[in-house]
Amino acid sequence: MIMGRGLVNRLLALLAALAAVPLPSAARAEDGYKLWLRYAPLEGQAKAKLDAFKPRVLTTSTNSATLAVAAHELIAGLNSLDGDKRDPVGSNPSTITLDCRPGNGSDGSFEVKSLRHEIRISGADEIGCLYGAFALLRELSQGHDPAKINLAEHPAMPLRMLDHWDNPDGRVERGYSGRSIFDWWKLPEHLDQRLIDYARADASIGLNGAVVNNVNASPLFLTDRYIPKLKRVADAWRPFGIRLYISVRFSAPKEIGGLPTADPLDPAVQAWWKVRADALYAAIPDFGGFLVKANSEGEPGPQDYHRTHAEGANALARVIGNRGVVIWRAFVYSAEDKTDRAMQAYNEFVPLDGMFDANVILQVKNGPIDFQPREPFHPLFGAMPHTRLMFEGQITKEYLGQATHLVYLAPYWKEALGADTGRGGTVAQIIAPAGMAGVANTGSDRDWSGSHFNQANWYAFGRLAWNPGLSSEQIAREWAAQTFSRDPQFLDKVVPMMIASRQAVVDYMTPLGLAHQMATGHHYGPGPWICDLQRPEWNPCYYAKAGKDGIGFDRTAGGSNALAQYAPSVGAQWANPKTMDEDYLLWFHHLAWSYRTKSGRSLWDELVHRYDRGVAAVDAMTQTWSSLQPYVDPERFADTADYLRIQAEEARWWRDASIAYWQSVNGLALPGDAHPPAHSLEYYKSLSFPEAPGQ
Ligand code: GCW
Repeated sequence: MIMGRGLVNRLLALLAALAAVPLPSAARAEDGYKLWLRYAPLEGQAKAKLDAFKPRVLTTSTNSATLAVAAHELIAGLNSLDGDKRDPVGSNPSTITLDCRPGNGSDGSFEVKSLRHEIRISGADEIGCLYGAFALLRELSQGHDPAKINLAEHPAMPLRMLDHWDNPDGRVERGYSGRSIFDWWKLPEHLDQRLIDYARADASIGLNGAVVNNVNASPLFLTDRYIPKLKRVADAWRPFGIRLYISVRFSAPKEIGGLPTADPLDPAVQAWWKVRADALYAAIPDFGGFLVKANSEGEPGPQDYHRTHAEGANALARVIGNRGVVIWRAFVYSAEDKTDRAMQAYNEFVPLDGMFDANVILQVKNGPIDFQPREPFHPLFGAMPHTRLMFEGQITKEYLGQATHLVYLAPYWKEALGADTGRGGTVAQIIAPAGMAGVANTGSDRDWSGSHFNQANWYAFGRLAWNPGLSSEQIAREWAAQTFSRDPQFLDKVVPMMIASRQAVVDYMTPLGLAHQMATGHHYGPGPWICDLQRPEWNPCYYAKAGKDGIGFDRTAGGSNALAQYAPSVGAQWANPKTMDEDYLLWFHHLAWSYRTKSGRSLWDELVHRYDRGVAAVDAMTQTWSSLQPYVDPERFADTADYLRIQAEEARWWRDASIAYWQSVNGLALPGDAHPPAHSLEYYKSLSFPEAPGQ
């Protein structure tokens, strides 16, 4: 190989930079650790095409840690895809060029173009080249022809984040994949390799920020002791384009600052926050900012001092200034407020529109209650035109079967993102100036996410934050091809199985617009009978309102009138039970058991039909999976088969327990062909799970 001196120098500089950068861990067995970044060897035509191209030289126009990461990824990825250990560099004159400048000014946009003997990856900044490198490897991993790559992409929104509900002691609230990936005890001296591999995985799908601690926040993260810990993580993540954020506890000025108050308008309180922010920025110049859960579920907040959310958020935003953002959560509902829980966030926040500082972002859950298997989109989207709103989704499946149930969430998020708010665009358009945050499902389990298929939800969240226009099918297909097998026979079966999994969980848990029927506390199994907890909205019975007369929550003008919080054009689509999409029926209407649904069945018969449909869908998933054994390695095949067995049993548990309870309320016989529940209602009520994870 003949190379010019300039090129040799550049390569040497690149290798030097490479040595200084922490790199992902080496290949391991198929235990899921490698996520979608396996780069399994290509075969047949795809391998021949890669061989024909296989680049001899990788050049880069500059020397930076990020480009070193990109170059390493390309070299390792290409060698792995090539699978030919004897000849790690090819014999062709082709090059891959990384053409990017260092700098933070840009957004990660990139182009990847196949030219004669060259694939050129370019971007306005170095992160563009990193994203371009991952995009190229994604294409090649799917077996696409290297000679035909032609990509030009830019992110749909600036903030693409994961929120970790991880506590300093390593426990993860609503975490179902082991302990936290953050070991604050050993930091800053020891940084676990997993934190590098995590940043790499995030970067591969375009995520660019992470909040490292629970929104039910410990004040510890604001202490001096934590600054070197946070700095070590932020430094490690920087080459991957991941900015670090922390959740802050609003009362911290009292708890660790020794002040008598945390009133956001008190000058001493403001000065305290300023010192904390400055200390963080001195250590971490690109620190992202604060995430705040205030006056929600017992957390402290500005209302403790008769100040508004805007006054609280702005006090923090001013100490951050133009260095970062304050992300303020809209997830509020209060013990005193007796209105429909689904309406409380809108009632509290809409009057504050226009009062938040420019660097405040309001983070709104996809739906108005709480990450239920199905909710209509949150009415705040579109209702605050003078406030930047961000989308919060939950990747960890708190209410959707947690670790074991196979539920692919892209169709779920797309349902909300694609909804027309009737007030200036779809939800995806409304959030475009801000971004999306997903409550992470990462943990220290070998497979990171509690199950192999849960990895698809991490992947899909990143891909949708990058481009909400991608279809659920495309995301599933590219994920499954990279994670398991690129064989079209495998993909043609696994993708529809993943797509169907979302409606399945809705059907066996909370069909026809029901919500929050999970037992209080662990939120895992059914508890529709629970009605004795102090706060009404902590009881499943609050949401179903089942009685002899019927079932469902009346949110029409005759009931809570939550419908009026939507734009009239949108409200109208759900106002009439006869014409609306019945997937949302009982979210908005309280109807007699004998009500005639669109199928011609009575509401009761339709409900039972949908539970049965959910159970059958899980059985079909089980069958599909067993037919896919030839395409999947034994370890991951068996893990998934075990979990599907659990899901099949628990779908029946959900169906039977729910039906047994509804029958105790309505006294109705089951439709002719339906099986009676396997056990008595008393049996289902007697089950308890004190050891359930994540609480
Ligand atoms: O989904 C609910 C969870 C709480 C969580 C809360 C929130 C972090 O049950 O565990 O607290 O929402 O989003 O703040």
